[in-house]
Amino acid sequence: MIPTTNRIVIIGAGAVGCSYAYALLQQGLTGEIVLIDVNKEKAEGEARDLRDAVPFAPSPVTIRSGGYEDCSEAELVVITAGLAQKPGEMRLDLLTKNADIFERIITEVMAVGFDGLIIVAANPVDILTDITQQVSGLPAERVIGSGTVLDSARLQSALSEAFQIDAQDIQAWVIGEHGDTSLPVWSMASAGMKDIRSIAPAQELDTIFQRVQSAAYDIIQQKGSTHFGIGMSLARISRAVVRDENAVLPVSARLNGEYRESGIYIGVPAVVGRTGIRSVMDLPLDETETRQFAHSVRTMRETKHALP
Ligand code: 6V0
Repeated sequence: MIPTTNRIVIIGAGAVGCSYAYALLQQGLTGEIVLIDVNKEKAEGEARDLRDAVPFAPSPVTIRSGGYEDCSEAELVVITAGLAQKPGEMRLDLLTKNADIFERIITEVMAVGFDGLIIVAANPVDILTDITQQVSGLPAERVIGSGTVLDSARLQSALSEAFQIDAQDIQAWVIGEHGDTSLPVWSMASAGMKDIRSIAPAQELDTIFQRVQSAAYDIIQQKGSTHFGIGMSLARISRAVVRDENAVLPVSARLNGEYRESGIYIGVPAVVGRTGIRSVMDLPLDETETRQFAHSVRTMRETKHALP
């Protein structure tokens, strides 16, 4: 039974974990936030700093540092722990290092009887979500990766800027790996219901997407890490869960026959609610998108098989 304790445990009190906690408290999404980090001092310091913001929050929230025992009653455990991408480093290079860290973390989470939902944000997120599901033994619908939620937000922002249309009125999603093989679904993208391809020529759209795809590398080069966008993305997924919204979000979900693929976690539109991923949307991709998506899945499978 998924607990309804209103407690969210964040494992990894780094830049991403804390940006997420800050978004959670500003949006009044939960009554209790617990921060866990190998660096206990940092987790405690971050919790104290965040507590100073509580009087300005829309609803009361308890924020503290804690340990794995706090996961036993948690509704949601969100994993943002691990090493971050260094300038010039590809997300997949992080894999072996973060896979080890993850196995240890998940074992600790499950050892205390956790029976809620897990959201994974650390990179490479699709593979780490897969590892999380395998090691935890939780049903696949209860293990969700942040997938291409951030990439899609970046695309919406870029299109909004280019066309001077509110990002919320732009429906344009990135799917596939959260990484170098992701793809925009132009065939179903629109701005205020108008087909995006009738607003700008293919070449302009491609240039916009290239900028979106290199955004993480560019920002890391400039400031060392990216954390605000993913913090809000994680809050958006969490909102879908805690408010049981059945929101459609491009999260990393395990395919089970959709897109003629099975047994692999990858970014696809999925219906997300209190019980996790309720269903995966099998979009009728066009020929190019079908080919690009298959390539992305293949890359994920190869990476997964390369793991020791
Ligand atoms: P950071 O600021 O270095 O924070 C990581 C935190 O994890 C640190 O406080 C560490 O002490 C802690 N940590 C390390 N090992 C453990 C462990 N075994 N148990 C508990 N805590 C541990 O990194 P940052 O917050 O910037 O990034 C975290 C992860 O998010 C990285 O893997 C990034 O690549 C990833 N991102 C994912 C994004 C997405 O869209 N999915 C976007 C941006 C970053």
